[in-house]
Amino acid sequence: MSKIKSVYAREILDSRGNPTIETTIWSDTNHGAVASIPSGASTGRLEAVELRDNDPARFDGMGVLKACASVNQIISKYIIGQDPLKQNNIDQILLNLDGTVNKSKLGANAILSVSQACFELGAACSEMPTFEYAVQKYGLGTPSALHLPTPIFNMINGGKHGAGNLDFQEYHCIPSSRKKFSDALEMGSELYHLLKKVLTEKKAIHSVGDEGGFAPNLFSNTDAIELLVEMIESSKYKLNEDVYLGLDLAASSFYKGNKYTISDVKESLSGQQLGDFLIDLVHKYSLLSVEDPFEQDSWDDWSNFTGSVGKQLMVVGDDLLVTNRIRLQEAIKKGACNAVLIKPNQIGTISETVSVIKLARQNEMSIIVSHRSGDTDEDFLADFAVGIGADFVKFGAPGRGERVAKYNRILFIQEYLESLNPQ
Ligand code: 2PG
Ligand code: MG
Repeated sequence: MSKIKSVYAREILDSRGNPTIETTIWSDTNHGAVASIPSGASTGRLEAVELRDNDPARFDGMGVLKACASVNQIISKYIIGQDPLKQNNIDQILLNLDGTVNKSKLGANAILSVSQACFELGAACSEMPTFEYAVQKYGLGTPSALHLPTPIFNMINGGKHGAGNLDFQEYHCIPSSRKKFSDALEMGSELYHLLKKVLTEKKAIHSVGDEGGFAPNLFSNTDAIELLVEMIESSKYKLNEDVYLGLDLAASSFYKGNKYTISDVKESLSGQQLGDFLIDLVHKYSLLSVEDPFEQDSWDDWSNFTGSVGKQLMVVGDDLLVTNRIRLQEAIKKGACNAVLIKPNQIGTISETVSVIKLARQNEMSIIVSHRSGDTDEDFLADFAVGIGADFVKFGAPGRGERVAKYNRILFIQEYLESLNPQ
């Protein structure tokens, strides 16, 4: 049995240039693992708390020295000496030490950095790639080179990630699940470059947003969808055969006073009216997925929408569910969505994340493992997604280092699996 020998957290920068935590763990067998933690911009109200210093003298208050101190001064004492293979035990120690419902005492960023690093250390001590370790540990998937998660590429960034004039947060191109991962990635890259060309021709700004997708100056959300349609039609790929469209509205971000304000229509919309507007889009463009179509507590609107179109597409709960088992149970009871976005830092430990995935699977929901808009070059999520048998991964555009680090890792896993079973 290996034992944890040292735990050390430090402050680094994420892709937005904000501080985040990175924790390094060593075992007495001289195996090591490092985990850095991402950060959201459109966060759900019930997400576990990301501990920030709030010291205006450093990084405009965004420093994470308090979270580092949680690890270095408190958590490390209890984790040193533990077996890194006993993930549930480690996560239980972390939960007990924090003792709050939302991890506000030690910080979910501090807690997850240790939980995730322990998981990676467990894999290293078992001399396995992290994805294989997850397969063996949880029995949730049997990956093969031909059955890896399908990438959801975020091509246009609006909302809190964009230039300010598009209300919907993300406009996705989703390759057909029949495609091999490497072919899907090739398609994503080709479409991404074609989109830049189309935007340049239209003299719409083609700078990129937080997740690497373009952040153009268009008039309406429907214009952005039309642009993707036009771009795909000018490519060698067929819309709704080779590639599909999807959206993440992150609707809580344009919800005020019980109404949704979007640039496509003059009057602000009620939940029912936004639902009707979206149902038209679903039919017109045969959308494959719609994430966070309503704000996070409008259960009835969610249930009505899923009741109407849930057989045709994925209705994805992100801010609605915040990777939280209690919220997921509620959503299942109410028929509020049929797909779950999995972000480990919304809940704060690997074991709790896996328990949400198991519940979703038992209820035949689709599983999408997702990055955050502020991320690092960490590729853990790629292994995790493959290892728990995710249907999809949402890692942003096929551009920018912190996004492609994760896509490239799945590419590596595909090649590794192929090498084990040469044709
Ligand atoms: C989302 C995420 C990731 P953020 O809403 O799905 O794309 O954004 O990390 O800002 O919450
Ligand atoms: Mg989202």
